[in-house]
Amino acid sequence: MTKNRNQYLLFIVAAMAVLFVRHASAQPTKGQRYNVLFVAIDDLNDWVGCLGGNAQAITPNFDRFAREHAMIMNKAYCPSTVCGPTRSALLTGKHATYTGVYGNGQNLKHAAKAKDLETLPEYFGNRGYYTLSRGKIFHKHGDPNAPGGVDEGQWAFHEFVKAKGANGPILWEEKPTLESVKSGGSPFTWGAVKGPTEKTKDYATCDWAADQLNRDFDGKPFFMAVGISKPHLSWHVPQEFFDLYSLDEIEPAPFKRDDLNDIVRKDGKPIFKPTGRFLLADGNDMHKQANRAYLACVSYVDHCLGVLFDALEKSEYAENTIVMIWGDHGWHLSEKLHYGKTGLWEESARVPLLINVPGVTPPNTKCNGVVNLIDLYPTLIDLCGLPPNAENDGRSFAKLLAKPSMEWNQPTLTTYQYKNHSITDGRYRYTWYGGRADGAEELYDHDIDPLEHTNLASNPKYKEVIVRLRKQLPTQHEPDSPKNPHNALKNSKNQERMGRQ
Ligand SMILES: [Ca+2]
Ligand SMILES: [Ca+2]
Repeated sequence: MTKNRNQYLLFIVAAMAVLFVRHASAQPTKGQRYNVLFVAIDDLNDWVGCLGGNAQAITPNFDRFAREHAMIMNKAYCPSTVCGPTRSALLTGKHATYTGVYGNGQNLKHAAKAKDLETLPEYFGNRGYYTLSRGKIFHKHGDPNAPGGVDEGQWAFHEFVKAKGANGPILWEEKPTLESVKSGGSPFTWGAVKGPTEKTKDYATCDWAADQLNRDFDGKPFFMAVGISKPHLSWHVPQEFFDLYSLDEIEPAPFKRDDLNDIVRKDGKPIFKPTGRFLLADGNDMHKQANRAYLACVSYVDHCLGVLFDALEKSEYAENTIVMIWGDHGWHLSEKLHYGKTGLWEESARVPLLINVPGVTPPNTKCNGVVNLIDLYPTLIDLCGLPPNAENDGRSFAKLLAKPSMEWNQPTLTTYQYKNHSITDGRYRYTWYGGRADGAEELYDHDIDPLEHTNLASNPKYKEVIVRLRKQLPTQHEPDSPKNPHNALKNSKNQERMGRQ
């Protein structure tokens, strides 16, 4: 009896100790918790040396960061393949199928099921972290009540600095044109600007972030979000980055001219055709020029990030700061006869993701565990010892970061617009066009077809795989949330404010 009673008392003491530690840690101070450096890169695919997507890419800073500090998540995917909804899902922790934020025209602040969710930076900010940001983290939306008439998520941070910089005059420019072909979306154009590089927007952003690493944050750990705007179109960067690549030696990305013919509706008609941008590059024989311009932008981003990496290394925060570098979705450069995003293929869905958690992630490692940007929210709060958020759709992969070869893979979801979904388990990619094409399907086996050339959806040999992955499709489909009424800004001044130039 006494033994039992002692055990009971011991249990009570232990439980109180756990509660006390949890309570005490609700207000972290510097040194007790990791800081977070959260870097978003707009429209970057895997054309980075250490990511292996294009052997021509010149990215010494990324490569050194990976070699010395970071783990590369080799199978990281986005929740949606265009800026607004992928960022909305990452930052709210909820898929578009729940919030109804499926497109760039929809602001999460106007979506009934998203507007009151505690976003990732707010979650940190409300639990003892000092939060600050510069550059694009949230997608931008017109809002007459926001500073400068644009809602770019200023409300989510304690300190928000608007990104600015100057490209200087354009030195030369190329813009492929063809009669009767419209490129649509952001201008499909590229060229060199006078700079200097040190005055351009992304350099100024990284320089600002580097400066912040010299300051103190009222004794609190920090969550610093840094948004890089290139390689988003248009591809204008200083000449020094074009000079890294000789046009004659550029090997353009491979593509298969009949690749789209096996993606068909039930009546056998193809769902897709070559995009306007593809026709412009192809019709003008400018694949090399376009590939080179994208690579020049990637090297420019690498150069800017080098400033930040160096500053972090030299700062007092080098050993206690988690670094997460992510691209918001992939980008095609002619694959599937497509220049751009918005597809549900691997080139659109796979994203760069480099992570350093000091003392946890082994550097110079590639991890093949399947993860999704929607998992970043639960992972970061897990790593930083904050309580789990029951609203999070994703799952923390903190364990995987410590043990990159562990059994991990579960199918993960990428959505583009209402009722179109793609699911990958690390080997197969299964896609269902419930909204766009009456339930048309694709299946690719990456073990034998990494470029997704052969659609296996009608091959009876793969019936079981399709049945298994089909079960993973979302069952909830929230209708489209309302379009932001202030997005229809037509004049060039407004377009510039919205960051579309
Ligand atoms: Ca983007
Ligand atoms: Ca094909």
